[in-house]
Parts: sequence; C-alpha cells; structure tokens
Amino acid sequence: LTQLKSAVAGLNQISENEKNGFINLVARYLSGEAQHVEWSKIQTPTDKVVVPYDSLAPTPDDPAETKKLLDKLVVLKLNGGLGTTMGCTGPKSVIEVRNGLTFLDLIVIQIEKLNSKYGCNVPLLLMNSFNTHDDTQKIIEKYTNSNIEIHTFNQSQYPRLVVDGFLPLPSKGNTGKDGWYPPGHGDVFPALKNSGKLDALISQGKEYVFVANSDNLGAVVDLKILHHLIQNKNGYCMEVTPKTLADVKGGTLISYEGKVQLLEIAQVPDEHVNEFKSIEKFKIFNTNNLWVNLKEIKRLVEADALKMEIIPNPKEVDGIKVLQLETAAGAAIRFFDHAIGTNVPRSRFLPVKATSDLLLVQSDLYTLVDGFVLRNEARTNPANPSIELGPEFKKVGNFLSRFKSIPSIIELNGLKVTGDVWFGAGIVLKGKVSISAKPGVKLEIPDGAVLENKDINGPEDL
Ligand code: UPG
Repeated sequence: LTQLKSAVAGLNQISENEKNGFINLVARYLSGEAQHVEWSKIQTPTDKVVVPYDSLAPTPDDPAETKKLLDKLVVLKLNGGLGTTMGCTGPKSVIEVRNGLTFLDLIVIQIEKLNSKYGCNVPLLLMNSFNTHDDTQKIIEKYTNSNIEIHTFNQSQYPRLVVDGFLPLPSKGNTGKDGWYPPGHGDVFPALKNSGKLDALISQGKEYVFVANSDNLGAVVDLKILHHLIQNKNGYCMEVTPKTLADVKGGTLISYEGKVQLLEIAQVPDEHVNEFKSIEKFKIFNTNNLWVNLKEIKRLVEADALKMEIIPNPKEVDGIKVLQLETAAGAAIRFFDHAIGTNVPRSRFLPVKATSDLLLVQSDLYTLVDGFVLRNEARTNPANPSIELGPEFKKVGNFLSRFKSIPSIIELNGLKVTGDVWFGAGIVLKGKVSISAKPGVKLEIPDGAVLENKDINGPEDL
C-alpha cells in the first residue's frame, strides 16, 4: 500500500479527493472486509420495510401542496456509463430511443412537463464520468432555453490497477483513457459532495434526490413515493419490483441483523447461487430507482460512513490484466436512517440495455406521450415478449438498418433471430416466432408478412 500511495501521489491528472478516495477503497479491499453474508441470518423483509406501492398514502389533491412537495426534489440521472454494449462509443444516454428522441431528450421533456404543470422548479442533475462529460456537455447546450435547470458534475476518475504488482496502470506508462475508470455509481454520494452540488442544493431548500439509471425509461418522478418519504422522514428508499426469470441476476432486498440491506449476486456464497437466482425465495429486485435525503447524504459522506461492498471488476487492457474496484449506489441503503424499499409496478422499470430492448420500446407495444413511454393497453399479457437477436443486430446502427419498420409485436410471446435476416415494412409477429438464416444466406422477410407461431429457416417457409 505504501508503494501504491507514492505512485498515486504522482498522478497529477486527478484531484486530492480522488487520490484519497481511491487509496481508501484499495485499503478496504486489501483488508479483506467481509463481503459475504451469513446465509442463515437472511430474513425476508416485512411490508413495513418493503412497503407495497399501493399502500402508500394518496398524494394531496391541492396542486399548491404538490408544488411544495416537488420544490423539495431534484432528479439525478446516472450518466457515467458508455453505450458500448449497444455498439456506441459515446454516452449511452444519447442513443435515439423513439421518434428521434434520445434518453436525454425524453428525460428533459418529462421534467419540463412536470415543471410547467405544477409551476415548480425540479432541477435535473447529470452525473457524468470523464468518459461521458464532453459529449454530454455538447448535447445539453440545446436545452439552454428549456424551463429546467440542468446541472452536471463529474464522478471520480480512478486509475486501473495492474493485477501483477498492484500499481496504477497510468504510472506504468499507459497515459491514455484506458488507464482510468469511473468507480461505479456508488460514487454518486461522495461525488455530489465533492462537486459542491450537495451543499448548493441543500441551501436552495432541496430535501430529496431521485437517482435513477439514465437508460431506465420507466424512472419518472412519482409523487406518491416523494410524499410518503417526506411524511415518514425516510432517509432512503429503493424501488424494487417483482423478479421474473429475466432478472435473476439483479440485487435483492433482505432484512439482515435488523437492517434492510441489498444482497448482490457477488456476495452470495457459491452453494447458494441457485437459491439466489430462483424467483421463489427472493421475489423482488432492485430497479436502481433510489430516493435519498440530501442532508443524510451530507452527514454520512462527511463522517466517511458509506462503506459499500466493493465489487472487483477484472479487465484486460492491451494484454495486461487489470482490476477496477467499484461500488453500487443501492448498497448504501443499510447506512441510512429509516431506510425502506417500496415494491413498485413493473412499468417503473423499463431499461434499454441491448438492441432487443430497443425493439420493444420502438414497437407498437409502447406509445410516447409527453416524453413518457407508456405500454399499449391492447396487450393483454402482462409480460413483455422475450426477444433474442443475433450478433448481426447488436450494434444500434446495424439493428436499425435491418428493419424497414419495426414489426407489430402486440401479440408476440417470443422472437428468436439468427443469421443474416432483414425485415420489410409492416410485418406482424404473433405467438412464438423463430427466424434463422442459413450460414452465408441472406433471408428477407417481405413487407406485410404476418408470422404466427412459425419456425422459418429459409424463403420456402414464408
Ligand atoms: N454508471 C455511472 N457510473 C459508473 C457506472 C455506471 O454513472 O461508474 C451509470 C450508468 O451510466 C447507468 C447506471 O449507472 O445509467 C447503471 O449502470 P449499469 O451498469 O447499467 O447497471 P448495474 O450497475 O449493472 O446495475 C444497477 C444496480 C442493480 C440493479 C440494476 C437495474 O446496481 O442492483 O438491479 O442497476 O438495472
């Protein structure tokens, strides 16, 4: 650690706060702080701890009261991540989701509508990383004349650690961006404080921050939750939602030693992983929609009390094995006073992680109203269709070029596409459809085709 400290001291690209934060994180990691939980102590949280959304008190009818509530709120979107899984080089939030509007556009429209409806001033904060700062800054210029305040701040920039010798990659001569990483969204709390934004917001009379992943289209301001938290003085609230087989890797909320706590798959002993993934024992998972009291954040950050579990993330840069240590914002729940979860409807979790999700939100399964992505009531099945697209569809650009128009999927249950497949306009998919092009053969689905419970392996099957 002494060697590491002196190497880090010489990194003049980062601030003293960042150097200290990094050294503390590595020291905690090396001390081998317990990451695993004692399985027998895990308890299912009661309805008092994970409050069903429907049992939250109704919001006040008086719009003036609503304005007062909203004036205590600030919305923060986690915007430090890149869109690499979807084949984009810049921030994920600039991907066009629907009608030519990006995640960021939709977020801004939603808050604009809220502010004009209630005459309130809910500001938008974007937490960027060194990876997303420049691009985001350029893009938000177009909102200068909107009726919302947009603030940005950067999260920390930490050096990647070379596994062999445990020294920072940048001090080994790697001077490019690859030498660094943003240490996970758990960094949001110290980053808010270090940027000066936390104190500024508190002095403006703001009380709560609503934190959400920028790619979750369902993460819109919810008055009922805000009202409940203010009434009950809850320091922290995590929105969870019933787990389906598609979410088995997500973190879950448990009661542990008298506290509510997030349990992530990384903390689960090997012999219990299957139990963790089952949807019988752990029925809910974290949407990462988090509501947090600003003064509580200040108190805990200043006391250096937010010691979230460290998630080691091994990577390789130019053939060198490196490690990045990260933390997650949801894991902070156990440090806050009167922390609760609330079990919300699935509509509050509509993430776009891959082009298969993009297919869902661009289709007739959803409509766009005032920046809100709403599910089409014509679909009777509460579950969304499962979509599996081959590697040819992985990048957003390739995905878009392969559809003349997005098919109608209201009555679809499952779609699997493999190989060089191209979709015409006005196609309707129903039931279970599998389309597979033979290697080296281009398979075109003609305009207007209606495919119901079909297995298509070539033009002869159409
Ligand atoms: N992000 C940052 N900084 C970072 C890392 C991520 O701002 O250093 C942002 C990222 O841009 C995205 C959000 O944080 O908007 C979430 O990151 P992502 O990698 O997409 O999600 P995970 O961290 O894998 O999972 C989070 C929670 C998990 C929850 C899941 C719901 O940790 O418990 O189930 O979100 O999607």
